Amino acid sequence: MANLHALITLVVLFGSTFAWDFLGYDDIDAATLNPYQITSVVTNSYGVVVLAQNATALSTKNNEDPIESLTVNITYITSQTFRVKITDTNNPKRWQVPYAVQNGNAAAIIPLYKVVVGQVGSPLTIQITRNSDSKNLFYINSYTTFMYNDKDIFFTNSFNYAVKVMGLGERVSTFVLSPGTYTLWAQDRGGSPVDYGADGKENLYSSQPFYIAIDNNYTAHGGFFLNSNAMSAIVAKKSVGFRTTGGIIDYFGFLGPEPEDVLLQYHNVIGYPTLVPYWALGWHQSRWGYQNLTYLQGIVNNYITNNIPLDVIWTDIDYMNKFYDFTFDPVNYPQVTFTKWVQSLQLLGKHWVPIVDCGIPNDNTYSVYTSGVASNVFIQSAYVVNTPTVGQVWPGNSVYPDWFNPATSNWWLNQLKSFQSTIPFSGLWLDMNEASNFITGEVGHTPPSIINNLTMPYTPGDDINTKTIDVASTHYSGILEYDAHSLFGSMEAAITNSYFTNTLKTRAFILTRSSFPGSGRVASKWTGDNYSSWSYLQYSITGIFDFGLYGISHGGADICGFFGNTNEELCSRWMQLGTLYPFSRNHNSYNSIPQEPWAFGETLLQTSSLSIRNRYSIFLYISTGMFLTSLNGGAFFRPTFFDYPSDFNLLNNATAHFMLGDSILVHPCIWPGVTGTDSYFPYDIYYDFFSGIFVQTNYDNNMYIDMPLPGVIPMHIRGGRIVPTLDSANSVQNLQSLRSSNITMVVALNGNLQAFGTIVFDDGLSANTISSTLYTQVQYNYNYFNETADVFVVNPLTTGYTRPTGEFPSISNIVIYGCAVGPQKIYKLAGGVLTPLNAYFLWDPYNGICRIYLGLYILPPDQPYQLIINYFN
Ligand code: MIG
Repeated sequence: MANLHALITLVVLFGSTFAWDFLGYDDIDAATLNPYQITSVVTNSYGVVVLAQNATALSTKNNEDPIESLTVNITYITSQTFRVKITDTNNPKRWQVPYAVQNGNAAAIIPLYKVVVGQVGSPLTIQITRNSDSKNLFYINSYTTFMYNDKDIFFTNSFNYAVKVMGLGERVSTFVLSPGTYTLWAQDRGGSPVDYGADGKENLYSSQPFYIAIDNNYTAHGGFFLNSNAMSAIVAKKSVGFRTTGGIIDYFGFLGPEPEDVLLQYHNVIGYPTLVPYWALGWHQSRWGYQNLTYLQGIVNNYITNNIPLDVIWTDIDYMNKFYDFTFDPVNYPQVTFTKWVQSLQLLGKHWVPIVDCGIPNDNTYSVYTSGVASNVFIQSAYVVNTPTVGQVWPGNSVYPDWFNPATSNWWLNQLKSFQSTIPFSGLWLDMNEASNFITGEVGHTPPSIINNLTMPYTPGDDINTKTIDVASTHYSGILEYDAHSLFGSMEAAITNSYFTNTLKTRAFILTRSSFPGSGRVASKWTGDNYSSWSYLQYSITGIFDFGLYGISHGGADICGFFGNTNEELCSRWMQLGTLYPFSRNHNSYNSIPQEPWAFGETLLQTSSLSIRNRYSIFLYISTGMFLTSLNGGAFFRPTFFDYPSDFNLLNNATAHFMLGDSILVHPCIWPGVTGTDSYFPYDIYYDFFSGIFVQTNYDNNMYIDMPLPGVIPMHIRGGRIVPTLDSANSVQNLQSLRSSNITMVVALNGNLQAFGTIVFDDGLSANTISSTLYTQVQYNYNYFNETADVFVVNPLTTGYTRPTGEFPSISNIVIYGCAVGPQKIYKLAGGVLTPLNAYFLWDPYNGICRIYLGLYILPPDQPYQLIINYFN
C-alpha cells in the first residue's frame, strides 16, 4: 500500500511538474493569477490599445489596493522593437520614469512580430511573437503571474521555451544568471557580495532592468522594463518576471535574433554610449589613501622614472578638507601648490581627475551648503517641513542635491565653475551617488514602514531604506525618493556631463558608480568596490560585459583589486587584463598595501610596462572601436559568444576569453599558479597577434597557450581583419605624444586571402564630433588584384576631420599574416598614377608572414590610394 501510494504521489508530482514545465509556467503562484478581463480592444496603425478591468472581488485583496482599470498600449517602436505600456486608467499621474524614448514612425513600420490580444470579456492576454519562428517575446495570460496593485506590480513574461538569461544588474554574478530572484535597487551595500539569485540581498549601485535571453536555437531576444522602483527580477527556466514596488509596467521587447542585434535595438531606445576624450582611454592611476601631495607627486614621478606611460592621476577623498566637496586639506593638499602641480602635469600631457561626493555637509559656514539652501536645491525631509533630509556620509551630517529641481543644475554648475577656476580638473569621479548613506534613513528619524498611507506589501531584497536616503523624502514637485531613488546617479551624471559639453564645450569624462538605463549617454562606469582576489579578477570580466549590454561601453574595474591586499602574481595578471578594459584604472582601498607597477618586483614592473604599452600599441583600434559604439551602439569589450552566437561552449566559460571589437580575441590568465593552459577558440581563422603564427586547435577546438610572467596577455587576431598598431607605443609617456606615431597595419588574411579594417580619426576632444560629423572614417581593404598581385586599399568614407601635420603621419609597415608567397615589389596607385616604392620585404615562409617596410615614404592613413603588392617578379 505504502509503496503504491508513493508511486501515485510521484506520478502526480511528475505529471504536474511536467505539465507546468511544458507550458512554461515554471514560476506559477496561484495567488498572483491574472485577475483582469478585457473590456475593449482597439487596433490602429500604431499598435493596439486594450482596456481591462479587475474582475475579482476587491475586498479579498488584503488591503493591497489593486488597480481597478488598466490601459494597455502596445506600440510598434520599430520593426524589431515593441513597447507594452500598462497604466492605471483612472490615475494617469502614477509615477513614471521621466524618460524620452523614441516612439518610432509607426506609419512606416512593418513589424517583424505579431501582436495577439484576448477578446472583450475574456481574461487579459497579450501574446507577441516573432514572425520568423513564432516564439513568444511577450506573453501574459490568465495562467501567468500578473497583478497590478498600487505598490506591488508583478508580471511574468512566459516564453514557454528554455532560455539563458543575462543582464539585470547591478550585481557581482556569473554572466549567465542562474534561475533565482535578483534585486534591482541602487545600493552601496559594501562588501560587494556575489549574487547567486538566492536571497535577493546582493543588489549593488545601479538599477539596470534589461536582459538578453538566448534560447536553444541560438536565437536571442531582449527585454527592458522601464521602471525605477525597487524591484525583483525573477529568472526562471522559461520566463523572466518582474515584481516592482511602484510605477507602471512599461516593457520594451527586442527581437534580436542575435545578441548583437538585441544590443543595437536596445541602445537605439536608451541612447548610445558617450564619446569620451582620448586621454580618458589612456592609463589611469588612483588610490584611496594617497595621504598627501608629496606622496601623490611621488607616484607620478615614479611613473616617469620607471618609464611607464601615465595619462591620468586621480585623487580620492584624501584631498578634501574634512571631506567637504570642492575644498582642500590645508596641510596635506595645500591648494596653491596643488594647482600649480596639476597645471604642470597638463604641460606634460597628463590629466587630473578628482572625486566629488554627492553628500553636502549641512554646515552653515560652508558656502556650497548655504547657497544650496538659498536656492532650495536639496531633497526634502518627510518629517520637518521645508527642511532638507539629513543623512550621514564622509563629512558627517549631510544633505543631498535634488536633481529634479531645475534650480539644482545652476547651483551645481556654479560649484563646478568655481572649482575649475581654482584647479584645472579634466574629468570628474562621482562616487557614493546611489545615493549612499552611512545610516538607515534620516538622522533622528526611524524610516516609516508606511509610505503615502500604504504599508509596503512587498519588499525586494531587504529594507529599501538600508544605507539610503530615507525613501519617504521628497523631491521637486512632490516626487518621492521611494520612486526616484535609483535615478540619483544617472541624473547627477547627466547634469555634471553638461558642465563639460555645454559650459566648457569639450567632451566629458564622468566616472559614475550608480547608473540607470541611459547613463551611458553621459558617463563611464566602474564596478565599484571589488577585492584583490582571483575570483573578483574573473568577475570583473562579467561586470564589464554587463555594462556593455547596458549601453555603457566605457567600463572598467579596480585593477589589482580594491579591498584587501593584492600580491605580485595577481596584480600582474590584473595589469595584463585590466589594460584591455575600456576604462583602465589601477585603484586601491585605504588600508591595502600599495599596488602601483613598482610596488612589488621585476615581474609586476615589467608586466605593467608591457601591458600599458600593449594598450597604447592598439590604441587606434580601441579608440575606433569605442567611437563606433558611440556612433551605432553596441559593446567593444564583449563576450566571444556575441561574435559567434551559435557556439554555447563560448558562453559556458564566458570569462575565459573575450573579444575587443570584432577583430581581437583575448585569453586572459585568470588563475593563480598558471603559466599556460589549453584555451578554447571559436571555429574560425585566428593568428597570434604578436607573432602572426596561425592557430591550429586540436579536435575539441582547444590550443595550448603560453602565459608567462612577466609578459603580455595572449591576444589573437581574427582572419579577415586589419588592425592598426602604433610604432611609438614603446617609447611615449602618454597618449598625447602617441599621436605623432606612424601606423603599422596588421593584415590577417581569411580563407579567401582578404581582410578589412577601419580607423576613425578625430581631435579626441570636441563635444560635437558626431553631431557635426567632425571625424574621418577610413576603410582599409586587402584584396586580390590580379594573378600576380594583391592590393591594399585606403578608402576614406567620411572626411570631416583634417589631421594636423605630424599626427599619425604615415603607414610605415604592412604586416601580412597568412601570407603564402613573399612580396617582390610594391607600387602606389593614386589618381591613375602608378609609382614604384622602394620598400624592404621580409618573408617567413614557414609561418606565412610577410613584412613590408615602407618607412622611406609618407603614406597618409586617410588619403585615397592603393598599394599594389606584387608577389612575382
Ligand atoms: O565609502 O572615496 O567605491 O572607490 O575609494 C567609501 C573612498 C567611499 C567608495 C568607492 C571607492 C573610493 C571610496 N569610496
